[in-house]
Amino acid sequence: RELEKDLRDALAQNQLHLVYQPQIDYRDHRVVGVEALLRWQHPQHGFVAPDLFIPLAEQNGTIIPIGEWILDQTCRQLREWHDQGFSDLRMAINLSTVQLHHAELPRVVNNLMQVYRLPPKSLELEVTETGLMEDISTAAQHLLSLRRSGALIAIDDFGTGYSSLSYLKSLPLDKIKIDKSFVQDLLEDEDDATIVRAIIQLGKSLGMQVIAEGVETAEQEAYIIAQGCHEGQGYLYSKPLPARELTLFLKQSR
Ligand code: G
Ligand code: G
Ligand code: MN
Ligand code: NA
Repeated sequence: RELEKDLRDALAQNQLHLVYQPQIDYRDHRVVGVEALLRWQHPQHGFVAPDLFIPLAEQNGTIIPIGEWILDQTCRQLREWHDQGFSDLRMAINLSTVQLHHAELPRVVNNLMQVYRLPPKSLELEVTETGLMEDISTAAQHLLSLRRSGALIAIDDFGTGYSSLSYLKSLPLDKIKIDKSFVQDLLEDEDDATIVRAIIQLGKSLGMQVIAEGVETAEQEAYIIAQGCHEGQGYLYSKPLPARELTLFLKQSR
């Protein structure tokens, strides 16, 4: 409806910006990466949640230019952080289903990696199970091509989508992101704890990295570390921050 129309102008009118949430490596508790998250400041309605407007952008096709803008912004920002001495930092970027299946995606990513001279494995592209399943053969082709360019691939919101697990062995996947819905009630809900343990075991057995999302308390952190989870992300460490604040966070945690 009206929001959908406004979305077409949002990019041109500078209403979109990105925030970045740190990801912690549990071997040394340092920041190894950040996830870029999109924000829309609407001139009348104020902040509009991405859960609401990303589906609209997918419907009207604006997700393609918006997605390319996100890729450019994040690659440029990562170059800047690398130049400031955070040269091992990784950037995680959410790909919408429409973007994942767009024919230009592999070329766009490859080009940006060259333009911004980003080292292999410094970009991590997050896809969802549902996104993969929509057209598994195109997805597989694109993921292989992205991998050849040096990008890493992560499965976002793992455990919440409709999928079969067989894709885990047929696709080039580097990481599983345990959905925050399982992490949040880990200590109160034995079923959630079981699922979290199972996902960590599954990932490790397949040689994949495992990151927990939505880590909010030290108790949750202790549990997933004890289970062998590699990385964590959540309010315990930081909420998503504008680039300038994230730079300060990086300097403080160096
Ligand atoms: O904080 P949070 O409200 O940012 O994000 C909610 C959801 O919106 C995320 O789980 C993700 O699926 C989606 N999202 C956030 N940023 C982006 C983005 O840059 N691109 C895409 N495709 N989805 C995003
Ligand atoms: O792309 P994805 O669905 O993974 O996006 C992560 C979402 O989780 C974003 O909306 C982000 O703002 C949110 N988030 C990040 N850390 C926490 C946390 O510790 N608790 C909760 N409830 N949400 C979080
Ligand atoms: Mn994500
Ligand atoms: Na998620």
